[in-house]
Amino acid sequence: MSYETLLYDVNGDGVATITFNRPDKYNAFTDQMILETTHAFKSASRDSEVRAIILTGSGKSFCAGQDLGDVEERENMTFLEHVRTRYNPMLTQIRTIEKPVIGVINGVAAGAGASVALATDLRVMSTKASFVLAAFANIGLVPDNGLTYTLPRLVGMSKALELIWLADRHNRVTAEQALELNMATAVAEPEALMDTAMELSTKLAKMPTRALGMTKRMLNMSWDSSLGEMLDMEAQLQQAASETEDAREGILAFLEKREPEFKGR
Ligand code: T3D
Repeated sequence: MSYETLLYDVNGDGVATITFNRPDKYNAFTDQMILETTHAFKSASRDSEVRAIILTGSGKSFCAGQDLGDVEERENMTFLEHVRTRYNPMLTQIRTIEKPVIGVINGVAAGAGASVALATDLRVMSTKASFVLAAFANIGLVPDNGLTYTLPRLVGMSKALELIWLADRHNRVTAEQALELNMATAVAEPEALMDTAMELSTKLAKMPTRALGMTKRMLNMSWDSSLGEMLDMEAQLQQAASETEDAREGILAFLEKREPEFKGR
């Protein structure tokens, strides 16, 4: 797959790596980068060879949010239209793709870049990386790309407000704080970052992909559902999972006292 603002690669273990690639602009989002990211996630979703996805940035930054130079040139589009037609489909694609998405936070993640990082399923963060959640308030805007949904669920309401109001470029959320606050799954030195993330992603790619995907769907639903609704959904998806090749292999492997070989089917 070839893009102008992204790198896209799938390795032999079924791990796709999507890399924001505008390093001179700290990987800030242009419309083209938003559309290409949406496309890359759709391709990864359709490709049965892909069983886990890494999202990262090239150079010093993960992503600095909206490219502020681009905003001036958007004469014919309101912010409402822009967020609805550009950002929201990308964010929905990342949150609903039924494969594990691992954010590899290599450097600063600001504004919409922080929102997208926090929309990934698990995050491995460089000791040199940080979140700038007050990037929106710094320029008089409000958080978008699902930050008002994900952040309070990760850190609690009051902490979310504190971070969105006060964690600015001089007062960033460090990797150590992110780990404590449940915003990062693991932290690694920059030299070990990709190896740590690839080890985690390869482990996930070897697991029963369809069961992992259905689990993600249920956990997404659980935030807005009753216990009764979730019990019913669990019953239905347990039936669907039981009909996969991987479930048959998993049960057989247990009975034969060997490691299962899941194929993602
Ligand atoms: O519909 C809509 O569009 C609404 C959607 C809004 C979503 C949003 O994301 S709003 C928030 C937008 N993002 C920001 O406001 C962040 C602005 N950037 C910063 O605060 C800082 O640059 C960082 C905290 C990210 C990094 O600080 P620092 O000191 O490490 O680096 P720097 O020197 O400020 O930036 C390095 C370069 O990247 C610099 O370019 P230069 O001078 O070397 O040529 C800087 O201009 C560029 N850059 C960083 N962020 C952006 C950017 N260029 C364009 N847009 C950016 N967002």
